[in-house]
Amino acid sequence: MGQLSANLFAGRADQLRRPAVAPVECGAVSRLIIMSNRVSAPKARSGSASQGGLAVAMSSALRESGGIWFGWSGEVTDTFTGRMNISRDAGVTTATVDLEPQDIDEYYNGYANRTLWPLFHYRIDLAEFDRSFGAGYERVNQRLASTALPLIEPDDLIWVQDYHLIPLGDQLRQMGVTNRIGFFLHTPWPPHRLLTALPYHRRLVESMLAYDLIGFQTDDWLESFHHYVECEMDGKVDADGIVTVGDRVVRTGAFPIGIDASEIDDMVTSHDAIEAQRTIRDSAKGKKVIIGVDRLDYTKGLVQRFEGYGHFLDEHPDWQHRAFLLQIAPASRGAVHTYEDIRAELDGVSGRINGHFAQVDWVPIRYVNQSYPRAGLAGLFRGADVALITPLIDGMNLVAKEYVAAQDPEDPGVLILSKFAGAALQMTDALLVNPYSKDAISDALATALAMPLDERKRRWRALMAGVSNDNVHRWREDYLAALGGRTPIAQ
Ligand code: GDG
Repeated sequence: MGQLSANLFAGRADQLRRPAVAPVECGAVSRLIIMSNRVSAPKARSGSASQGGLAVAMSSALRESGGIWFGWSGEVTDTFTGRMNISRDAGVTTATVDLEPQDIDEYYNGYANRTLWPLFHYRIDLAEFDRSFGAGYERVNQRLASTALPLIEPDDLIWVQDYHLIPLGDQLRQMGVTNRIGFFLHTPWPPHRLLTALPYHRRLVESMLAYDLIGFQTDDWLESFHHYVECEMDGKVDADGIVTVGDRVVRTGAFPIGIDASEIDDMVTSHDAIEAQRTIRDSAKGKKVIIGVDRLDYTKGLVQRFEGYGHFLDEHPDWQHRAFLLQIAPASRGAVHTYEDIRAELDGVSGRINGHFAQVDWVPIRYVNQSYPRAGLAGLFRGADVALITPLIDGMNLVAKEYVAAQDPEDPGVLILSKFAGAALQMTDALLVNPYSKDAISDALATALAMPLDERKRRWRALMAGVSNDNVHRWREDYLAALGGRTPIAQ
C-alpha cells in the first residue's frame, strides 16, 4: 500500500491549484441544491461540535450563498415514508428524510462505510463485498432521488456530495431531471486496478457519467479516475479534462477544498477559544504541546502516529518530561466493527506508551475520545506548538488547514503533515512526512520542537497565504463556475 501511495502522490503542488475545466457562461443566476448523506443546519458560525469535514465545508458554502440542503436526517423510522422535514435557518433551507433500519445497515454502515470507504482509501483488506449492501445502496439512492424530486425547479443547479451518493445523479436523470448536476468526491479515488476489485465497479462508474461535472480533491485522484475510464470503458480524456465514453461527455476537474480561514480567525479571539488555550497552556506547565485532531478512523494513521511518537521519546530522552501529545479523536461510525477494532488497538498502544514512559507528574499522551466544540478546538490549536497530522491517506484534510489558520502570526506553531494527505500537495511548507515511518515521525518532531522562530514564521506565512487564498468560498465558486452557473443567490 505504501508504494502505491507514494507513486500516486508524485504530482506537484502547482499542478493542483486550478481546475482544468473552464467556466461556462450562463445567463441567469441559479439556485443551489446541495445533496449529501447528512445535513447539518448551519445555525451558528461556530457550527456544531460533531461536524465533520464535509459538513464544515457545506455550512460555510451555504452560509454564503443560501439554497437548499437535502439529505438523510440521521433519524431512523420503522418504514420509509419519503416525508421530508423542511426547515429554514440562517438563510438556508434544509430538507431531510428519515431512513429505515435496513437502509442504514445496508447503505450507510454497509456499502458506504464497509465497502466504498475502505476501498477508496486503499484498504482492500478491510472492504466487505456483500450483495445486500449494493442493493441497499442503490435502493436508498433511488429513494433519496424520488424524495428530492419535488424540490427541484428548472433552473436549479444540483450539487451531489461524496461517495454515499454516487448514483444519485443517474437516478435523478431516470426521473426526467435535465438540470445541470455536479458531483464532488471528498475522498481519494483509488487506482484503477484496485477499483476493479469492487463487484459491479463498471456499473458504479457508468452511473457517474450522468453528471455534467465530476470534481476531485487533487490531480492525483483525477488522474486515477481518467485512467479507469481509459482502461475499463474505452473512454477518451482530452487536455481540458473532458471525458467521453460512447455518447456521454462529462467534464472533470480537481478542486482542492479549503476552509473558512476568517471564521477561524474570528474564533480564536472568542471567549471559549481563549479559555481553551489558557487551559492547555496552564496544564502544560511550560512543556511543549503537540496536538493531533482526527475522527477516530483507521485512515488517519493514529496507531502509526502513537508508535512514531513513542519512538521519538526513545530516541530523544531529553524531550521526555518536556513535551506531550494531546490527541483528540472523537469516535465515529461506531456501528462498523472495524472502528471498534481501531479504538481497541489505540487504547492498547496509548496505554503501553504511557505505561512505559509516564512519571508521577508527566503523562506522554493525553488521549481524548470526546468531541470538542469548534471554538474550543481553535483555542487548542493556537495553544499547541506542533500539530502532528499523519493520515495514511486522506482526500484533503481540513484539520491541517485549520491548525495553520488558528496560529498566532508572531509565534506560530509548526505543522507536521503526512505526504499522503491531499493537503500535502498544497502545503509544501509544512514538514512533510511518511506516516508509515517511525523514524520520519521522530525526526520531524525533533525538528519541529527545536525550530527557531524565524523559520516558524517563514513557513507559517507561506502556509497561511495558501490557506487564505484557496479557501472554501473559492472552492465553491470555482466548482459552480465550472458546473455552469455563477455564485447562486440566496432564496
Ligand atoms: C472528509 C475527507 C476531506 C474533528 N474533531 C472534532 C472536529 N473535527 C472537525 C475538524 C475538521 C473536520 O472535523 C475533519 O475534517 P478532515 O478533512 O480532517 O477529515 P474527514 O472528516 O475525514 O473529512 C477529508 C474532508 O471530508 C472535506 O472534503 O478533507 O479528506 O476524509 O473540520 O476540525 N470538530 C469539532 N470537534 C471535534 O472534536 N467541533
